[in-house]
Amino acid sequence: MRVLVLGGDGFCGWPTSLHLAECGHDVVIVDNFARRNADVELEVSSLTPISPLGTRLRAWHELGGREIDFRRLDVATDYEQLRALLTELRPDAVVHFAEQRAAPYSMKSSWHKRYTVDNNVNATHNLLAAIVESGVDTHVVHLGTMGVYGYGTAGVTIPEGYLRVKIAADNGDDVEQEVLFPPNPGSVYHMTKTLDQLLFAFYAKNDEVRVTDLHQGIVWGTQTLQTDRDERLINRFDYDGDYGTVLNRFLMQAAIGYPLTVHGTGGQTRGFIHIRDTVRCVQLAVEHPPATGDRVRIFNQMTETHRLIDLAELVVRLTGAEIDLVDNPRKEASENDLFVESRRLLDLGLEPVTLEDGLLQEVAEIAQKYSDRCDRDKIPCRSRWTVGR
Ligand code: NAD
Ligand code: USQ
Repeated sequence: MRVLVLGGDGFCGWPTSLHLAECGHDVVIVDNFARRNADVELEVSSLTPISPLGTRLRAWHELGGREIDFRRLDVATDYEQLRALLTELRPDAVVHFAEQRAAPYSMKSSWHKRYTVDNNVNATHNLLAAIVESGVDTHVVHLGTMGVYGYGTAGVTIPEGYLRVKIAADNGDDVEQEVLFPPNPGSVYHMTKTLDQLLFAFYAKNDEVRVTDLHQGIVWGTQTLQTDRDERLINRFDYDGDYGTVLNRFLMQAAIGYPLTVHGTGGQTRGFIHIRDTVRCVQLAVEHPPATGDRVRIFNQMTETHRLIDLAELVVRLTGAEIDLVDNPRKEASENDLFVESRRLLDLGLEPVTLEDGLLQEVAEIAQKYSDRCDRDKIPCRSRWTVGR
């Protein structure tokens, strides 16, 4: 298949592009390097030494990988180029990673809030409008988030996107409907993903655009089989207070002897998935497209749930690190249960990598190996959810 990967230079997009190429697909990456520019803005670097995209692509080719093409464009602003690219390539699938994805970054200031909304909503809408205008029959595979559901659903197993509800009709009867699970975002970033959901629902209904929305949990780990082959292919590892996600941060903190920054009591429960499963899930979604006219297909893309304090204690047991219960900079429930339906990717053949598989150790080794590249000053999360906290 021919696959366009929007955001193919990022943490999930780069290993996915390599994996899809290895599976025999013709891959074209689109990126505007917004993520690399955010590193410049925040004066921070990936813990792992990532190469420029040109070097990455040359190395992949040199090692015998199937050629991957690259086009530099901004999906949120360069509408005409995007439409022309779709017309030129007529891809079977477009994998859409091209959004600002950090919740703390999206809450730093009104500029960051507005940038995140402008970038994410326009990127998604431009893609959908360009598909319709170009008349290309392609399947959009979007990386959404478990965070669209929120974390206040104790006693309810979160379904894969849709909720069956009964509504009291005017005549006293009950009307049954399936609706999108009520959105309950916890940051401006997460809010943009709930807006994406409405854009997809409208274009699926009105124009029969085929869409799979992957509601992904927090991705952990660094390397995949492909990125591990040569240091020039290494994947990024974010550890800073804006882009670093919780488990990878804990692993890096343990590697440099920095107390693990558990927000609040650590009673928050979240869904997790290893980066090796991310790339496999995207492949499964691409290779099993929905039919024309189907409603948006939603998969919950996470393989296990953990309470943060349990994760921190696991890292403590493995490494002897200490825990620091820091004031929570976010506005979020201090404790929550989380039960999630996530059968559909397993039914397509996913065999999950779990924390128990010893991969925690592998990540600790990456964190250890590159620990001298860490700037300790960049570890605290300084972005506050509400002014004056
Ligand atoms: P990332 O920031 O590393 O990658 C995103 C890529 O998209 C970057 O290379 C960036 O330069 C590019 N990009 C952003 N805006 C663009 C635009 N307007 N035009 C062209 N390129 C643009 O993020 P990631 O961790 O790889 O996440 C990818 C997607 O997966 C995001 O949409 C994110 O919401 C979702 N997701 C990520 C995680 C996670 O834990 N990393 C979890 C769930 C969902
Ligand atoms: N947290 C800590 N200590 C830290 C960092 C975070 O306790 O040092 C806590 C946060 O307060 C939060 C939880 O860990 O309760 C998760 O935070 P995170 O930064 O790991 O993840 P999040 O902000 O939710 O965002 C990440 C990705 C985002 C994706 C989301 C999936 O950056 O792109 O959408 O995970 S999910 O969480 O399922 O919504």
